[in-house]
Parts: sequence; structure tokens; C-alpha cells
Amino acid sequence: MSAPDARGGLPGPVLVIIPTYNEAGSLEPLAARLRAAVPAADLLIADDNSPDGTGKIADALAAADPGVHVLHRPGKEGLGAAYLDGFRWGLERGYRVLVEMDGDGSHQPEQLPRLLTALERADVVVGSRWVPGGRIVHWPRYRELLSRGGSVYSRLLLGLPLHDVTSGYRAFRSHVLTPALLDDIASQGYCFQVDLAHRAHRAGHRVAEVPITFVERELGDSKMNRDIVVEALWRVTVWGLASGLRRITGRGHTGEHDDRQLPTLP
Ligand SMILES: Nc1nc2c(ncn2[C@@H]2O[C@H](COP(=O)(O)OP(=O)(O)O)[C@@H](O)[C@H]2O)c(=O)[nH]1
Ligand SMILES: [Mg+2]
Repeated sequence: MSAPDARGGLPGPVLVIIPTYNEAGSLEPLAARLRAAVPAADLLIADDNSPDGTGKIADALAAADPGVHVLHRPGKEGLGAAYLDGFRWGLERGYRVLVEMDGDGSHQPEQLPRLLTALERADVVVGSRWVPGGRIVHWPRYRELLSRGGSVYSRLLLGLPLHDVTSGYRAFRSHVLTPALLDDIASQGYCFQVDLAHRAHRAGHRVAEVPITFVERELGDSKMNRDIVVEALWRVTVWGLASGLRRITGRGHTGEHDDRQLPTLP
């Protein structure tokens, strides 16, 4: 269990990591909104050599603003791999808060202060669509059903105290993201978010949710596909069966408290 922050407030410098693959139309306005909404937060764009030139746009943003950085990755390896590289980049440079944010404008930079405030009393804060006050705008019905269904399934099977398990708008205190927690993560797509939440919860960290308004992208295309859904389904099922087995055989781990109440912060 992590020690409460004796000083209160945020523990130190904040890095927002935005993974990008073909987000040429969205990146520049998003970066401007973020730098205006939370000027103290630095930005790292983790681009997987996007064919549409997103990496070049990122370079231009970084050249014009010392608070913007770019991590060029050789090719498309999935959201999870980009975040893992981004976390390592930030941890090596001493950032104490690491934020995940989509690069298509679905996550409102103006709501970042809400996540950061909640982080004063938690180790991980998840921006949630499925708590009171959470909203979705222009999201197709089938995506909503998939997301809600996936969250309920993961919550029940893994005992996770979260209502939005796949949300990619999150803030972490750096001490959560240890090599032990990160090193053997193999999940790639949305399952990466479930995996991270599951690991943080099992390690006994304080997890909280705050409501967000998720706005469907207006530009570019979603990278969601059937393989990503299938990956999440089979991995969550295997983890759920494994933790059920551990409970039956009495070989649970100390950090797992399936009946813990999750605070929903305003
Ligand atoms: N670096 C990198 N970013 C990715 C990859 N796949 C998706 N992303 C980014 O992850 C974020 C969320 O993806 P998106 O396609 O919007 O997913 P959706 O919102 O669930 O439809 C966006 O910023 C994408 O550009 C990838 O393979 N590599
Ligand atoms: Mg999106």
C-alpha cells in the first residue's frame, strides 16, 4: 500500500502522454488546448511512425514549445507498447505524475485539472464515462454497449472497483508505475488499460474515478478492431479464472480486496 502524500497536493512535475497513430488532423489543436488548460504539464507525443505525417507535426510542435516532446517509435505496435515506452521516458526524467490521454480529442484537456485534483487523494485516477456526471457525445450505440459491457464483465470477473475499466484518460502517481508492475505487460489494445488497472488494484494502490465527458473523434479513424476486442475478452477471462483459482486454493495476494468501495470524486 502506498503511503499518503504527507505534503498534500500533487507530488511533482506532470507529463501527459498522447499515443498517436494517424492523428494528423487532431494533434495540433489538441496540443494547444492542453498547453492552455494546464500550462504546467509537459506533453510527450508517442508516435508509431504514422504514415499520415503525425510525427512531423509533433516535431514542429516540439520545436516551437520546450514543454512538448516527441518519442518516435519505428512502427505500429499498439497502444500498450506506446504507453509503456512513454512511461519509461517520463520516469527516467523524474516526472512524478504521468497522464494518459487519447490523441483524437475524445478526452477534454480542460477536464485534466479534475483528474489531477483527485490524484491528491489517490494513486491512480480514472476519467470515467460510466459514473454519475460522466457523459458520452456522438458515440455510436454499439461502442457504448461494448464499453459498458466490457466494464461490467471485467469488474465482476476481476473484482475491479471501477465502472469504466477501459477508459484511456488516467493519471498515475509515478510510484505506481514500477518495473515490477510494468515489465511483463503483454496486452496491446484496450486490454492494456484493463491490465494496468488490475495490476494497480492488486498491488493495493488507491484507485479513484472522476466523471468525464468523452467526445467521439471528428477527424481520422478509430483503430479499434475485432482483434482488439477479442484480445481483451480472452485475457480478462483467463485472468478472472486464474484469480478465482487462487481464491479457491487460498493462494491470493495481500493487495486484493474485492469488496473495497471505490470513491467517486466530484
Ligand atoms: N502510438 C500508437 N498510438 C495508437 C495506436 N493505436 C491507437 N493509438 C492511439 O490511441 C488513441 C486511442 O485510439 P482510438 O483509435 O481513438 O480508439 P477509440 O477511441 O477507442 O476508437 C489515439 O490517440 C490513437 O492514435 C498504436 O498502435 N500506436
Ligand atoms: Mg478515439
